[in-house]
Amino acid sequence: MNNIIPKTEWVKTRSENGVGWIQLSHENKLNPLSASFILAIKDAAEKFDNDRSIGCIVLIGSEKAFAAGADLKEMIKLNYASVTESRYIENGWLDIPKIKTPIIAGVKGYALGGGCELAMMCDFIIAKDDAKFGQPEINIGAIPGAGGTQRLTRSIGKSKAMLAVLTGDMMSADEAENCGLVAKVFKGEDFDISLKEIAVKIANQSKPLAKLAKQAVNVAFETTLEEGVRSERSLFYSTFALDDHVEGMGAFSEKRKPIWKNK
Ligand code: CO8
Repeated sequence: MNNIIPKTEWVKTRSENGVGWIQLSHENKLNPLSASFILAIKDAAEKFDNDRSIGCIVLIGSEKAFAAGADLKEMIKLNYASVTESRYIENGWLDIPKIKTPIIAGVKGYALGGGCELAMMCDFIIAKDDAKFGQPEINIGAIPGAGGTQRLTRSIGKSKAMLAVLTGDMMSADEAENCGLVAKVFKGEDFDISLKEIAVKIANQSKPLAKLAKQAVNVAFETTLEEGVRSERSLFYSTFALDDHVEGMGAFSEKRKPIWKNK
């Protein structure tokens, strides 16, 4: 799939107050995820990740859907040989979890299949109360393939993940919040306001500290508790080498807000 051309016209970006917004804007408001779409999303995320003025990235979809899964009109044409040769769920997909800047998924409407998997690749999910999450692949002759069985299980536990993956049933925003898939749910217009507030708050933290904190939490998904605590301690020690550590400690003792130098 190295000759795939990213569909940049389906990805709208803007930056404001240190936040890089990436909107999935396929002409089909359900945002079906094709190989060229995911490459464009990955390119936009990497661009913000390399922009020193950006401290938080937010991935959003349409009013109707974050993304309703793989583009089934593309997927129906594929076979075993073509998915393996083209590395169907590798190019682009594998790069998104490598983004170092904190990245939030802001979900309105459907986040299904690859859409739910894409949201779970972000650091956390903020949902509007109309959001619906699910891994319905079993209903269309497949199983989750972009990390759904792994990230969902780590996020909500085996029992609830099995229920979702084996029935293909959707989960409401409230259910998703109750089981920990979603960090917070906001109603109606509060969603846009609160998502922006959270993103700006993160963007205004010390950028190197936020990246270290993200790295430390992510280790929990990859290793044992002992190794994870060791890694955290080493990252904690490394914060003492930052000017922002000195600034944070100084600001506390002087009873003022820190002015981050981002180094
Ligand atoms: N891909 C392509 N087109 C889609 C998709 C999709 N995933 N979902 C809907 N559409 C199309 C419909 O065919 C329809 O097109 P048309 O108007 O030409 O008939 C249009 O979008 C509107 O759809 P509906 O009329 O069905 O809209 P509803 O509001 O009634 O229903 C649903 C919305 C519930 C989201 C419904 O469309 C649905 O169930 N869609 C399929 C969801 C699904 O099964 N997702 C999982 C796909 S498999 C997967 O994600 C594997 C991930 C692997 C990684 C990805 C690699 C790229």
